[in-house]
Amino acid sequence: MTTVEDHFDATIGGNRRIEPRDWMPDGYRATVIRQIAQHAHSEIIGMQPEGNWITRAPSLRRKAILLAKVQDEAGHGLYLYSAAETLGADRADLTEMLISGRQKYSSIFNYPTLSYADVGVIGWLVDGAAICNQVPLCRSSYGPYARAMIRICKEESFHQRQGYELLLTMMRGSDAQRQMVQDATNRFWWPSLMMFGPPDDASPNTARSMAWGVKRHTNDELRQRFVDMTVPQAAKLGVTLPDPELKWNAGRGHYDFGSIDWEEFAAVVAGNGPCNAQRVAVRRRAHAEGAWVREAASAYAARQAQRKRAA
Ligand code: FAQ
Repeated sequence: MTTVEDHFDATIGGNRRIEPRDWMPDGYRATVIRQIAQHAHSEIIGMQPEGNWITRAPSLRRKAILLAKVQDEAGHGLYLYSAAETLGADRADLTEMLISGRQKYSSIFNYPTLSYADVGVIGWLVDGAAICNQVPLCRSSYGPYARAMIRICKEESFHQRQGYELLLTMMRGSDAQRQMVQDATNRFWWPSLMMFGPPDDASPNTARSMAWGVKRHTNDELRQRFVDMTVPQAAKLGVTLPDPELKWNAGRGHYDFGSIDWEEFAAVVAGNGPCNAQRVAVRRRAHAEGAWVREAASAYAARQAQRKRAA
């Protein structure tokens, strides 16, 4: 007799999708909720560093572009919270876990944005790293997550290009503008490499997530892919990546790169990065200020349901 476990294993083994009503092991459900929730939180907190520059954009065109990008990130958060809800997670609980510090969000968003060049570098490097990490997630084994990722990746790809185009424009400008781009690159390069997570031999979740098809590549594989993709882009832009050990290795067919400061990564993930407290405080305040909207929406929905029943 085929059991639900057999069906689950055959679905994973056959590279097909697990859907919300399918039986799944508790560990699979918990893993997928954890990854999707952290991802959703990252998109929502990720609105803050760039949102910081909306009121000071250098032109109306740049302001419109940046507004649209930041709004897209909010949309990504919403698709992802909806995907987590299909597994029985409650959105209010997830938000509570974010603002109480019990769930994580990406380390990268705990660094400050000091000039408008940071907007370009976030598009180029942070969205670039996100694309590297997320394109394979379009083949993740959990159906609603994989489908949300298709839409998200299309938008992230546009974000990456707008960042690169902004930087190309600045590099054609004054010496001061070129210096701003170089400075932003220096500050964001290493934190972008940390986005991929701890090295494989220190990643507690990778092996199981890969066996279940939740992740399709290891953290180190994706980090290497990102470095290989980005080095030629930096050369074309005319900036120097801040790593003296970055060198093409013909034997490996990849770029070698220097050691990542894993102590800094651990400190940022533990809540002690330059902006952690500020990011969470802003999110907490926004949530409190939105309470009346949630109450009004719930009251309206309850009233509509009451009218429907009465009709
Ligand atoms: N920051 O065993 P692993 C974006 C945690 S979205 C903080 O390797 P896993 C769009 C990890 O959660 C960026 N924490 O874990 C945008 C785990 O904690 P736990 C977000 C990190 O899950 C652009 C522990 O360390 N993207 O950028 C980080 O197998 C511009 C052990 O790690 C995603 O979330 C980190 N960097 O692999 C928005 C993509 N790395 O739960 C605005 C989906 C690891 O055991 C502007 N997520 N941790 O306590 C993933 O692919 C995976 O979850 C990884 C981590 C690769 C992040």
